[in-house]
Amino acid sequence: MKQSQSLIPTLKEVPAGADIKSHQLLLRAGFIRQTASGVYSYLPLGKRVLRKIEEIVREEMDQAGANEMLMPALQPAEIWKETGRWDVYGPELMRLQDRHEREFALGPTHEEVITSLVKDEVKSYKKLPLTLYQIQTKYRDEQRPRFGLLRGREFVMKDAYSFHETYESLDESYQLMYDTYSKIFNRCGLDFRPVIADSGAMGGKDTHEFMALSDVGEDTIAYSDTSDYAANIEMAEVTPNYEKPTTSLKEIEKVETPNQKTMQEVADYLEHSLSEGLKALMFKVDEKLVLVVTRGDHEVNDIKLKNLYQASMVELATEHETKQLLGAGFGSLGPVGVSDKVEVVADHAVEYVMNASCGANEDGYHFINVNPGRDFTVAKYADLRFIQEGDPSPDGQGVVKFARGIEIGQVFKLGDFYADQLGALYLDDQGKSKTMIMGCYGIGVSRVLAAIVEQFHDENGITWPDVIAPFQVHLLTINAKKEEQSQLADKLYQMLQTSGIEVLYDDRKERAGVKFADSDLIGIPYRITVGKRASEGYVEFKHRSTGEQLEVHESNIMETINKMMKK
Ligand code: 9G3
Repeated sequence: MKQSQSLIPTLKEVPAGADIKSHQLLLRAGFIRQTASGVYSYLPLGKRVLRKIEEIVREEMDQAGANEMLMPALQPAEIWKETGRWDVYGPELMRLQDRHEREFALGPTHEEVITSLVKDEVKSYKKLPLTLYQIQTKYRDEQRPRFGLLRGREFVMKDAYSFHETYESLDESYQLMYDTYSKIFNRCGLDFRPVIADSGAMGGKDTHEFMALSDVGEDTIAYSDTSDYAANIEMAEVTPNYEKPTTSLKEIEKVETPNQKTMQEVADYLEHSLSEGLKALMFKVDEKLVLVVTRGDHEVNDIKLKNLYQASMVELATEHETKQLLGAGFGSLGPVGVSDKVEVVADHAVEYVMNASCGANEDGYHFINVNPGRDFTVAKYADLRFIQEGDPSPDGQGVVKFARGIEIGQVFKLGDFYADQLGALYLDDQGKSKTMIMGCYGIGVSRVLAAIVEQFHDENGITWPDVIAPFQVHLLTINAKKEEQSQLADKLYQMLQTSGIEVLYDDRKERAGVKFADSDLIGIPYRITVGKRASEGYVEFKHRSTGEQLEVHESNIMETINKMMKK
């Protein structure tokens, strides 16, 4: 491609509102442009990269025996009403009406569509297992689109769905997809970790997320410093290996703690450490009010609370609800004397605290020397806290450290929910009608593009991995007005293309400095500069990511390229 005939609008300045490197660089290097909040156009360079990522996904999915298809973005509301999800999702589900006022959703995902299709087309066990996938645009009306392609309202996803007779068969596909994802992300050059995750609204039991490590990632990963254990922090279990202190029980006492609001303030005022205080928070678990008690230095993990009650909704009670029920505001809550009004559950660590302080359920007062069992009853002890750095790794090997990650893929064991709701039945080998079992598997293709930029850039711009770059070679002249330079460059352009090399030719009548700056920004792996020594047939060859540079005679160009690309 000749840049004088293309559209690569590079920017000198960082555009306002672009807060992370991938968003800034994709805009400045002319790969994407925002069309609306969270909605982007892929300019020629962006589209070329997107296609290369899709090609890697396609190759590996086909290799795994999945069948590519394409489903519509326009989804009839009826099937979403059949699964009940039409009312489960709020404004995030983009809805519209057609000219006959029939309701549609713009597809955020395709469980309903694919299960309805398979229900109509697959009736026999002989057709199972079956895996279908698509690479297609998804729509989710995010409340706060941000970070460019990382959290858009329209994005490209590869979504796959597998259909099975048995859970064993599902387990096989799940493992196959898990391994396929590892191949895909390795080929993309990404530094990623599969992590144990929470299946959230999707139900089902197992699910893993694939996280590209990045400081701008929205998710926190808890991983072992010695084994390959890694989990989304929401899911990482805490091993309760606490010791019961040996001190004797002291008499409980009510003390004044005027204007001490936070746990730290109370601990300082009462002259003890955070871990010798008890924190009590009131949650609404579905419609039930629950008082959750943790050690003062721990945080309640609301996902674990939700899973403990198998609830569909968990949220903090309001200060008003809390005052009404327990007579005090957030800073003075405690478990003493409340079990007749509200269910009290506690994290395992609470069982091993002695002579602790806690709110007296009276503003400005706390109890000291509080002991579980003697002074308050706990309906249930459970793992209810977020794991912390330094905690023992749940697999018993090493200790936990934190990293931030960008979720680029997720694999789910769905079970029979969708097949059951939509009536996807098949006749088994005994002629008996059975409900299909499903798995689903997603890759955020446009998110992968941004994650790669987050992991591959330097102070001058993007440094694309060879297999993903929009082109392999960036060819430019120092001074296009010099005949000998333009002639040699034109000749090399033809020769490289004839040899099957993807070349971006900067043939613009721009100053060399502008061309070099744009070339560093765009980040094509190999650069050939035709300059002063053109008349002798010598050009400069440079590797973008390593900065390695050498003078090469035009007769050795192909050999040099082949050698460099093999590395
Ligand atoms: C919705 C809206 C947003 C959603 C969903 C439904 C996420 C929804 C979960 C999944 C699960 C898997 C197949 C590919 C891999 C992920 N956000 N999810 O179901 F209506 Cl508005 O999409 N689907």
